[in-house]
Amino acid sequence: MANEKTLILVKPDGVQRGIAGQVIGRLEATGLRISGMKLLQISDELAAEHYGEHVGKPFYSGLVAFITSGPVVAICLDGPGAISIARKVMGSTNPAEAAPGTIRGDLAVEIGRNVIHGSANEEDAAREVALYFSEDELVDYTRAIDDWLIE
Ligand code: DAT
Ligand code: MG
Repeated sequence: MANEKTLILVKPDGVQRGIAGQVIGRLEATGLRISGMKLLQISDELAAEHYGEHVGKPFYSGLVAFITSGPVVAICLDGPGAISIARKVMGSTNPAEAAPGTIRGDLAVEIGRNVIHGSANEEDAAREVALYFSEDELVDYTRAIDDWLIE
């Protein structure tokens, strides 16, 4: 599969609940590589850029209020099929519909407090990774285990 980068956020609910480590651990366990990671407070401006596609929807103002309500952990993951693999591990947007074994299925109950963001497609991923990380904040490195993960 093509090597991809994807942008993950552990949302403010995940940080406040003390489950950021669990969320990151589930993603790490796939074998995808962490190539960038930081804690930050999202500004209104960054939230508006990030969630531009949702402007005008009834949940938009609540979504921006929530995502700016406390710090998030931003992570750039990369590897073969990183975008869809991360989405699969996250589960459906609404935790009530997310499968057991997924982050949202196991660790959340409501759509407005669904713990994690992950880029939806290649175009979003490129845009979102660049929103949160400068080039020099992303590290390209080899892991000793790479040959056991990637053919
Ligand atoms: P996802 O986060 O799975 O990519 P999305 O891009 O459709 O989902 O929506 C972004 C976030 O907005 C989502 O994680 C939670 C919130 N959201 C989406 N639909 C909603 C709805 N119908 N009511 C309340 N919040 C919603
Ligand atoms: Mg989305």
